[in-house]
Amino acid sequence: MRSERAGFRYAGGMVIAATLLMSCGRPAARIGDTAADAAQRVYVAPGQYDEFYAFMSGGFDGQVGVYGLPSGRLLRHVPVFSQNPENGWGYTEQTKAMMNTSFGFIPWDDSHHPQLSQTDGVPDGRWLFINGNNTPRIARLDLTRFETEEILEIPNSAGNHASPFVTPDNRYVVAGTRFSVPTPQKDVPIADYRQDFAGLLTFARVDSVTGRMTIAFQIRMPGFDYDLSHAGKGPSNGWSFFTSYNSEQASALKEVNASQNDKDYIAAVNWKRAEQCVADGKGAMEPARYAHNIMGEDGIARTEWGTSVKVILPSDCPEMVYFLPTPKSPHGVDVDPTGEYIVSGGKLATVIPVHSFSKMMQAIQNKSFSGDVNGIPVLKYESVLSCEVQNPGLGPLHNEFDDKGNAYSSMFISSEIVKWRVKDCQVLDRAPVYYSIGHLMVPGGDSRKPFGKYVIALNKITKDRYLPTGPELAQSAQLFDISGDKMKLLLDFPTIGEPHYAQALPASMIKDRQQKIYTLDTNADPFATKSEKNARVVRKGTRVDVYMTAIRSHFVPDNIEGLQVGDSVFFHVTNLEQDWDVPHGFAAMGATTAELLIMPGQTRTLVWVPVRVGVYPFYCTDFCSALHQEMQGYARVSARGSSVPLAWNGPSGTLGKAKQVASSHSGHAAVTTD
Ligand code: RUQ
Ligand code: CUA
Repeated sequence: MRSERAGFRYAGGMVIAATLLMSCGRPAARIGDTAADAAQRVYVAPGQYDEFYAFMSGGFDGQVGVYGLPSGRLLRHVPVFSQNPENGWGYTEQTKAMMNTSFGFIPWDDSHHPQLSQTDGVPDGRWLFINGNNTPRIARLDLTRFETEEILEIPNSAGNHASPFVTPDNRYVVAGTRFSVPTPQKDVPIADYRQDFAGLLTFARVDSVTGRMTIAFQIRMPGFDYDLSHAGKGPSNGWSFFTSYNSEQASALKEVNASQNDKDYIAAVNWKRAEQCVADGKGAMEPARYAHNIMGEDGIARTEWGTSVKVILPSDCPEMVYFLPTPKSPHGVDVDPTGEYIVSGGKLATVIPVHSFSKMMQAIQNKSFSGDVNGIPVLKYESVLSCEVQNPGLGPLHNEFDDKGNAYSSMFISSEIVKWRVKDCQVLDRAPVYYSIGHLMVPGGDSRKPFGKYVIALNKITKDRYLPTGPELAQSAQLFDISGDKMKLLLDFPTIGEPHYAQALPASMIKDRQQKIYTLDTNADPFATKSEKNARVVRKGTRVDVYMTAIRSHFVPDNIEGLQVGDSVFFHVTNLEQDWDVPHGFAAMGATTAELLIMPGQTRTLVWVPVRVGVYPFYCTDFCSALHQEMQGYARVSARGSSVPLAWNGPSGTLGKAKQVASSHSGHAAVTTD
């Protein structure tokens, strides 16, 4: 397998990608109608905007990448689960609490599946949810600020992969445990897996006004691996579907031992029924400690500690869960726009099974069961099947849909996208991808109204597609035009981290709703300094609070004396600007943390502990004006116990002596309320 690219040429200001693709043993990819045509379709002229925002998970980088489509331009890298030195996310005193978990401060996660909030089954542009896979968490981002507002830890879970997958109208986001574990945790032999390990499906309720999540209930399931999910919609609204593999309940050498059964299951969960059972007092409150981190109105993150969860067993609540047999070690599960078809991707299967929701309801009514697992009825495969896509390719993983009744499936092993008709499982087209596609995404392609137009392949292996960069090569996305009968490859573009799933919506839905500044007047940070004349330095013991302002192109104070080795110096920097896109940065020499990047009207705090006597500069890191280089100051550090008085200069520039204010400090270092 080999691909050659004849490079790029510039003609009359327009990029013409003269691209030639060849591959052994299969047809060359269609690239637009011609290379020039493809280039034109992804070309967004300087000064023009892209048509879609695309949100891609960062995978093992723990963040969200925001791209413009069709250009593939990276617009923003939004920090979520991982600390981000670029803007101090997770380093500043105001944001540290976002990383709190019951295991302590965790500055990283593995983020897989972004989900746009929905109204009536259609993306509404309010929030983006994304899962943390490693230490089970769900985050919520606000799409007027492109900032993470909330992170909810999921107790009893392990490997939060089947998550967050919103129900229509955002009633719930879900979290299915990929790794079954003892729940609650206890010290048991791993060999006792079958008796002591359980799966857990969590439903977190989303407040329709604030977006805040709360764990409503958890369903304790057989000890399978719950891999992915999607909610029902339209007629199937009220249900959520979860794939599972390892129905063998193997606990060792899973590669072999979890691949024995011919079929595993999709768990169909009737969450409306679960709600009813919970309301009827079924299930039990169990102790569980978990962190719930919320960014406050004052721009300060706080942790609330959860202490218990409602756990409900399928046996407590008949008719809540059914198993749909599904070949073989299924990965993705996707519901078509009509809500009637439930499509899986059996990694090891030779067909793509399409289940019918109405047949499922019929089968439930007729009790068309082939048995049960721990009392959960297993429906007969034939009685729920709509059709099977024959010979789709090798290694089907995920499916997305267009607005014309077609599905697009990713084939990991045979490296292709297969387009087929949902109602009769007829394959209509296939296009090679480079290489080993994981997820794929059509804008709105898992919603009730796909926006269509494009499908993006999110590939796992890049090999020869880009200039090599040492042992690790760029991760790759590929954009296809799906407006016609045949898919047409338009563009390759590199992505950050390892994107798994992605979501996209028309830019017009959110671009004019962007918050431009934080209003200085309403800044409620207790350490905000709203005018230069209030800038000051206050010592209390070894804690020194610097109330500092930043505006083009100076800090007040810009000189500070009387600091001592071993002090904890809290630089609270307020950006006084009230113009869009004028952040200031702040960095202090020898600080063992990241910089601050302070948005207009915002206050951010960095703690600096000087370790050596001397005079150390601090400066603005964001090139904010012609005199940005002059935007700096000095901090004089004396020996512990020195008699150099605490002093700083105000707006006039003269060094004034500090009043020793014996004020009390609430401090917002990882504020915690129990
Ligand atoms: S899952 S392809 Cu999270 Cu498929 Cu990544
Ligand atoms: Cu402020 Cu550079």
